[in-house]
Amino acid sequence: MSESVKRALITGITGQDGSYLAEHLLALGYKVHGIVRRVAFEREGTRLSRIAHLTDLVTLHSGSLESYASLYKIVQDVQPDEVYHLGAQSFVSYSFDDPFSTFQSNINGTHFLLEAVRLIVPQCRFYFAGSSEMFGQVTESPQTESTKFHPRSPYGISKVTGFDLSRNYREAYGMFVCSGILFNHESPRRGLEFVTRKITWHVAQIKQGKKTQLALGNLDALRDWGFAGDFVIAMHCMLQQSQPDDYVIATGETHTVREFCELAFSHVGLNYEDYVVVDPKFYRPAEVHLLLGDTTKARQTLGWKPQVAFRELVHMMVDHDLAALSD
Ligand code: NAP
Ligand code: F7E
Repeated sequence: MSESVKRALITGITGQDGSYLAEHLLALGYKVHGIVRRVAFEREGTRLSRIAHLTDLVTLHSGSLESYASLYKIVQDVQPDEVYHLGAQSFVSYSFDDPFSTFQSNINGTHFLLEAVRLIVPQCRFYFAGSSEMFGQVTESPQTESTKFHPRSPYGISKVTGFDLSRNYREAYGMFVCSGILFNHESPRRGLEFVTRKITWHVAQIKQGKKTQLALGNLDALRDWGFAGDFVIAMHCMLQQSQPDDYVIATGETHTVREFCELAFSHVGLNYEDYVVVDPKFYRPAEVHLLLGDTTKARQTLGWKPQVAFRELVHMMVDHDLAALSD
């Protein structure tokens, strides 16, 4: 292999973002390594489904964010030039059910990985997957890199701690560590538990006569929803700058869950009011009511901007789920 081929290591490569990022880095000529949990090798059909088309092109290593030893060994073996730390317990709702395991993987996992990188490849560039959930109960709108954090869930708290750890490794050890403060981003590869994919999957099922109802929680929550394929490009851009820094990545538009439903159902000629019911079991103990990102810094410094608009995203997801049903 040529000396100039860069090695990237991705945690969470089996997730939505990991799969798009792996595609993007392979297209740029990177040698891509990914960390997957051992169980993934036993259940390839389901656990590796998002990267099934890439398994011959990437090198997978089995490890866990709960195990410092496994992360240390993988970093030692790979000697990465860039680490993209995307692995996390990412479902906000579940973080209320099991905050302890969320903290274990999201806080300790981040700390373990930063420490292994510091000891083995301190010159390596490191991306941390921060989140708009860190803003939580927002103190201003739109939210920028300097908006105060007020997380409203164990997940949000874990990401604030990961963000602080990342900044501390940058300041204390001079490491090239960047955090993306990414607002919600979706795609046909989104997990079925998240509201957008739950809606589009049900729209397809209802259209085909396989379901009659969709039960949701808070229809009035406002989110700044973008396309995951656009957002992973920003992750890579951050690590190519001359200085490490943190960036808000968003679309600059916000829409309610209700609007998402309206658009998704009307795309197949249905009225969401005939099918959507509110079930309080989907309410959260503490809700994040409004998120809206200001991407001035990312636009000016990274030259990044989103390509896929809200309507296009909703249609892309509904069309994918309809096509998957007729396969
Ligand atoms: P995702 O689809 O839920 O993927 C999460 C990934 O983390 C999966 O590959 C999962 O592996 C892995 N993982 C979870 N726990 C692990 C553990 N203990 N050890 C090893 N791997 C583990 O999430 P995503 O939407 O791609 O998001 C990527 C990152 O961005 C996450 O850190 C998320 O918190 C953050 N983020 C996401 C958004 C968004 O809107 N998508 C916005 C802001 C920030 P398995 O397949 O084995 O479960
Ligand atoms: O909820 C409301 C829910 O679970 C969005 C993660 O990627 O983005 C994501 O977190 C909104 C919330 O995503 C249902 O109450 C209503 O207000 O799709 P979600 P999230 O919590 O915004 C951030 C940026 C991340 O970092 C996270 O990793 O929709 N909602 N009814 C519902 N949500 C769900 N899941 N299911 C419902 O039935």
